[in-house]
Amino acid sequence: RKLEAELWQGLERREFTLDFQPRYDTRSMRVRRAEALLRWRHPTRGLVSPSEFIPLAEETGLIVPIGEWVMRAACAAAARWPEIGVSVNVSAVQMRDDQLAAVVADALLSSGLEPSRLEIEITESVLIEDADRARAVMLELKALGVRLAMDDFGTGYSSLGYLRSFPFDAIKIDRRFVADLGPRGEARAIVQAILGLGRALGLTVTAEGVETPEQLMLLRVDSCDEVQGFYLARPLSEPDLLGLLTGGQ
Ligand code: G
Ligand code: G
Ligand code: MN
Ligand code: NA
Repeated sequence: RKLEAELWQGLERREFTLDFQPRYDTRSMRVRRAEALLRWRHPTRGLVSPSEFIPLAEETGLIVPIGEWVMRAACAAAARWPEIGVSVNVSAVQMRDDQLAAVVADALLSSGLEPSRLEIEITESVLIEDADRARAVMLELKALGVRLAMDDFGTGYSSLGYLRSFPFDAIKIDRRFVADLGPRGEARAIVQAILGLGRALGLTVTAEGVETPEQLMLLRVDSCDEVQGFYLARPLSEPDLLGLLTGGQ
C-alpha cells in the first residue's frame, strides 16, 4: 500500500520529528518531565497525526523501526535537558518485540541519559493480550532502571490486584475522566478512587488531558501528583520546550 511505502521512506528521509508535552508537578507547578509525541512531516500531505499512521505502522510491523527511532531521539533530546525526564509511548506490537529492552539499553547508553529519567508508557490493553509476555518484558525494562507508567488508565479492565502484578511506577488517568471532572459527580469519584489506588500501591498518578482551570483546581484539591494537558501546555518543539524551561516556566 501507498502509505506503507511512504512510512518507510519517511523514516529514511528523516520526516519524523518529536514534539514534547510538559508534565507538571501539581504542587510546585514545575515541569517534571515531557511526553514525546511522534509527528510526521509528510512532503505533500503536511503534518500527519500519529492516530492516522500508528495503526498502519502496527499492522505492518513498521512500528518497530519507527519506535526505535523514537526511543533514540527521545533519549538524545532528554540528555540535553536540565534535570527533567522524558516519557515515551510504546505500543502493543513493540511490547512483543524481543529486542525492545536491548534497543532501550542502547538508546540510554549512546545518549548518556540516566535510566531513571526515562519513563515508558504502556497501555492497559497490552497486559490483557499477553500478560505473561508483557510482565517479562516489563521486568527486563525495570532491570535497566527505567520507569514504567500505565497509560490511559481506566479504559481497560485492570483490577487493583491485576495492576499490582506488574512492576509499574506510575499510572496516567485517562483523559475521559478528566474531561468530565466536576465538583460533584461520577468522574470525580472515579478520579479519587484511582488516586487512592495509586497511593495504596505507591504509584505516581498523572492526570492527562487537563483543559480547564476548574479541572486543575480539583486535581490539586485531591492531591493528584502530576498534571498534563492543553490548559498547561500543548505539545511543543524541543526549542520551545527549552524556552519554556529557561523562561522560568
Ligand atoms: O499526539 P497525538 O494526540 O496525536 O497522539 C495520538 C496517539 O498516538 C496517542 O495515543 C499517542 O499515545 C500515540 N503516540 C504518539 N507518539 C507515539 C509514539 O512515539 N509511539 C507510539 N507507539 N505511540 C505514539
Ligand atoms: O494516548 P496518549 O495519552 O499517549 O495520547 C497523547 C495525546 O494526547 C497526544 O497526541 C496529545 O496531543 C493529546 N493531548 C495532550 N493533552 C491533551 C488535552 O488536554 N486534551 C486532549 N483532548 N488531548 C490532549
Ligand atoms: Mn501517552
Ligand atoms: Na494517555
